[in-house]
Amino acid sequence: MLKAFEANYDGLIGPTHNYGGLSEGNLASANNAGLISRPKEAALQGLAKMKLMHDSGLVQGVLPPQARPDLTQLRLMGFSGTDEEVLMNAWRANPKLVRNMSSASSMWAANAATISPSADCKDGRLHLTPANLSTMLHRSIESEQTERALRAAFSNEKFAVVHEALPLQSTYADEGAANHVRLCNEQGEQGIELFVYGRDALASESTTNFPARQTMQSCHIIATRHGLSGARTVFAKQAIRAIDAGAFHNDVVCVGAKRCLFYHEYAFEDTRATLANISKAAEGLFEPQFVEVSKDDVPIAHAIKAYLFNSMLVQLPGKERLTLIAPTETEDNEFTKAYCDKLVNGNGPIGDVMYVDVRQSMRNGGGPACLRLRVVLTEEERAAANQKMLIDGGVYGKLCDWVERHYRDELAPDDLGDPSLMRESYTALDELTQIMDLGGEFYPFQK
Ligand code: SUG
Repeated sequence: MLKAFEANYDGLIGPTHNYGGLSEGNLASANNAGLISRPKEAALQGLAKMKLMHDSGLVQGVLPPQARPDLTQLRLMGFSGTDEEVLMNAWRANPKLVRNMSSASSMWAANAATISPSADCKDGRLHLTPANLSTMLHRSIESEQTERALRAAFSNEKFAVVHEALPLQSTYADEGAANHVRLCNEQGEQGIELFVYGRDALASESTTNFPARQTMQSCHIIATRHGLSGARTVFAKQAIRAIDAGAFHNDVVCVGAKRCLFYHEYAFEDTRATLANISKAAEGLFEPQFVEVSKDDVPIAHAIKAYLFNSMLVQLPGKERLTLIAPTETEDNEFTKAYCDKLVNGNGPIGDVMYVDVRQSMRNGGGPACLRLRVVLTEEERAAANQKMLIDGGVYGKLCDWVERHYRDELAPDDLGDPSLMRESYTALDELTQIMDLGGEFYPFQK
């Protein structure tokens, strides 16, 4: 067994961060639509979380923001002329469309891809499938740039396989690692992978009121492509009542790390079968630790509002038990705070809770766990990865300085129609390609 560790790649929050109210079924996005956003503060909050993880002894990576507004899409829709003319004409014709094409939503890196570590894959390489995010218009335009970013991070094919996203059709709706959990004894050992889906696209079944964004079909295809062992893979259906309560991804009601699965009693359609399948898949590898939170301790509405489960669950060096990196909203809520105190005072697998301020992202329904994509790497794989996409002292300082120089303090909803915001954003991203060593012509506007 090769020694491996879990790196977190966070999405760097882009200059057009705003509250567009674009995600049906995501209560925070709907409730905060039209608020004035603070892009500079948002990006610095994200970077501060990355720095905290790095300083706590974890390997921390960063994924670049995408080019927004997406002029390639607007041109496809028939708007023409100079970049400025395309934006202004589109804004005059259909501001809602421009809002969709301007979202900074790629910041939620948990939705960037599904990743299986080399220890789980038949060919012994790291496998990455960018998510097509086909359910929401503003997110369905992410996968191409995501694929490019993953290729920039993991370019050595000896170690990593970056697949194409699944076809952009609702049968294959896929939202990436937000619906995927890996459990293991040690990161470098064979683990088990849990895929959670909201619907079976080929069956007639009772449907949710809010969109179910992940299909069983896409889970199966990804497990097959990655070359996972059938015996070590579990597929589980997310509870309809969780989706309808606002858990648009499984990671709003469940998080797992190492041997521990931490989840709300309402997370799965059939909890008993899910747990039994996980235990069976882990047979001979490790004994899973299930930490179930009851509705009496934390009512589902509070779990979703305070984002208790959208925490990162990490093994910090020197700590015996796992640490939950929770949003400050969890500390502000009496149910979730009481539950976290209980965890710390108990003797279960989760022994510490740290609260981080990512409020700008949280107002769009993105907690600490949404902002990061987990990538288990061996030392060799890490050495082969793009070093400028890892947060060490140097890169962190450069990124903070870059944000300070280029980002606006505030963005009102109608600022998205402003061509100077587009120019500022592109200028910033153009410079970023050098800081992060992303190669020439990384963004479409650089071609
Ligand atoms: O897809 N919000 C994102 C939040 C994603 C959270 N990710 C995870 N749970 N892993 C979404 O709904 C809102 C954008 C807006 O309304 O402007 C948004 O896209």
